[in-house]
Amino acid sequence: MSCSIPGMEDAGCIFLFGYNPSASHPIVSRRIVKAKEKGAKIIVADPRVIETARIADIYMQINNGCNIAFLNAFCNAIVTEGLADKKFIEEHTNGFDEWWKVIKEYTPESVRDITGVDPETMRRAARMYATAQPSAIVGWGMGVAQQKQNVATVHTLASMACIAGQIGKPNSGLAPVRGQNNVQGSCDMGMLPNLYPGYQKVEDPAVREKFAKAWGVPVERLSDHVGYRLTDVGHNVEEGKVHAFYNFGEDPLQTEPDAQDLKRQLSKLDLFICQDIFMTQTTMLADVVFPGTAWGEHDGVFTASDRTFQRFTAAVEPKGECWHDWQVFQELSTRMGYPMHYENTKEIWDEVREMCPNFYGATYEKMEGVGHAQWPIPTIEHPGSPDMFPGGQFTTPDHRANLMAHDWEHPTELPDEEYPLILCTVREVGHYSCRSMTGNCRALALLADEPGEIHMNPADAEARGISDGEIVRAHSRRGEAMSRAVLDPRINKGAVYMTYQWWIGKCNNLTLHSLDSRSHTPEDKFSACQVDAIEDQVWAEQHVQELYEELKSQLADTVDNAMAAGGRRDEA
Ligand SMILES: Nc1nc2c(c(=O)[nH]1)N[C@H]1C(S)=C(S)[C@@H](COP(=O)(O)OP(=O)(O)OC[C@H]3O[C@@H](n4cnc5c(=O)[nH]c(N)nc54)[C@H](O)[C@@H]3O)O[C@H]1N2
Ligand SMILES: Nc1nc2c(c(=O)[nH]1)N[C@H]1C(S)=C(S)[C@@H](COP(=O)(O)OP(=O)(O)OC[C@H]3O[C@@H](n4cnc5c(=O)[nH]c(N)nc54)[C@H](O)[C@@H]3O)O[C@H]1N2
Ligand SMILES: [Mo]
Repeated sequence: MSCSIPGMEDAGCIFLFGYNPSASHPIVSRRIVKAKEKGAKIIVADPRVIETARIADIYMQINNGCNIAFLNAFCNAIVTEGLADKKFIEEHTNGFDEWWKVIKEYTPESVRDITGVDPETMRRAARMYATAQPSAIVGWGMGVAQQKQNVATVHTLASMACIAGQIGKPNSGLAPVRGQNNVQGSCDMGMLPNLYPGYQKVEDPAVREKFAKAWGVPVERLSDHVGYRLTDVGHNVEEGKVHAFYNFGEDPLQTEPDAQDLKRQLSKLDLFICQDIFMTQTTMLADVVFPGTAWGEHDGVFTASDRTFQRFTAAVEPKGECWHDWQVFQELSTRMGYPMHYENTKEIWDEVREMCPNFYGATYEKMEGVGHAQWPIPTIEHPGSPDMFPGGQFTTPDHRANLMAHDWEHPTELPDEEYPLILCTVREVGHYSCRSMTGNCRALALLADEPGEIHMNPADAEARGISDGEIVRAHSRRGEAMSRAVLDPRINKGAVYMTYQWWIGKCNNLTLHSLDSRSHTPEDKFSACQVDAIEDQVWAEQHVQELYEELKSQLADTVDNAMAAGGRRDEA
């Protein structure tokens, strides 16, 4: 993020594009309500009438999968209305003429059928965004990220902020919100296949030299290759390129697309290790399970979406034979011939600070209690950076932003006669990602439980003879799931929405394994499906319960059998 989450309250305009904070991040949502109370204009573009649409000054119900067409036209409107910030463009950007060559073809009128948005409404929104004082923020989430053209869309959003001059000043710019409490942190710590901690590239010889020296190993020991992404593992197993997989804090058989196919692929691994705090469908397939400690049992540092480091401390002692994740890694490393001897997380953190210039000033002392530190924070004296790119100074070699434009491409799998509905997969308030945590909380399980819900427009339900609350069968070219229909006029016609946490109502049996070519992120927001009514609802209710009980006892049996077979747990 170029701004900070608290700072959102002081923006003049907040534009939400494919982000539903009231379900996904209630704290951010609250900031947006506060901003509105302080006079900010709110713009929402989302195919569903999300909660924030209700307080929006302008809400645009866009078609699923139209992002680049919409944003190109939005930028086109900014320029043709004479609202481009010529001074900012001249002083702080490169490539305007090339950029305009693409953008000029996209008028709000010419893409109306693709976006579904009335051209005058789009122009009004573009004026509101570009003229907002003192600043405007565009916030986006998975409505952008989980699309075929996701990186291209981010390029376009960043270029939009630049040409409108809505970046490089306090409380302005880009707010790509991250998912979990520490997605930002895992990127900060180099849990990406192309990066070391602190966004230092594995392909850069000077970077490898620096880390090799610090870790006391010959530089040849540090790979100069970009590794595989999670979404590449399955087919790489199939192709014989990957034989062993160490899966840490993920439940891919629940959360990756086309889950049945992935299960078939992962079953072919020679060695499959999982490290988790609960048994999941994925750990059930593993050869070795390392039980880690949960957030209440360990301490460390999280990074929030807005680059804020926060320390957290353990509340209770770990139970049984669980180890802290870092202790598991340390012991494994030591046994494999590279001894590691950290006493505590502070020692690890201090090494991170030494190796990452932008994090150096974020000491444990500064983060004591409710203290925090926001990177870039290059020195001990530095106060931290709520805002990035002050004065329009970017992190490129010439400190200028490179404007980028792309043509719109339609999503990979379009609806047709056989599968006429768009399947879009999203979040709900009560449960969290793979549901290993919230599903094991009795109170939350009481609020919502299997087989989950499939939200659809009443007209689409009526056309299929489906009533509210009935169990239905959803299916695609990949597979099927049973789920409970919820009829909701806030859902756009022609699309249905499922959340991805359910075992029986498992939308990832249906989703398509199609990846953005740059980020390798799956297109979870768009595939084709069909939904059928089920005649015998008594049978359907019973069948769902039977399937659920069966899966639960399979999980328990896996643990019991491993214990019985292995004697000591660490040998099992
Ligand atoms: N309760 C709860 N909170 C969570 C999570 C959870 O599982 N449960 N998960 C966490 C994680 S991992 C993440 S990443 C965040 C994600 O948080 P969000 O980004 O809010 O996630 P989604 O609900 O998946 O998608 C956001 C919006 O994109 C819209 N959308 C769909 N298609 C399109 C499109 O073509 N264009 C545009 N512009 N919008 C579209 C959807 O209608 C939806 O409202 O939430 C986090 N918070
Ligand atoms: N169809 C569809 N699929 C999606 C999405 C979608 O919108 N639609 N969203 C995608 C997104 S944005 C995300 S982020 C992923 C999330 O998918 P996952 O990362 O697979 O799911 P999580 O529930 O976030 O957590 C994964 C595991 O971490 C474990 N865990 C929690 N704390 C700890 C810990 O301290 N140590 C260890 N070792 N393990 C721990 C949990 O028990 C859980 O089993 O799902 C993706 N999948
Ligand atoms: Mo996420």
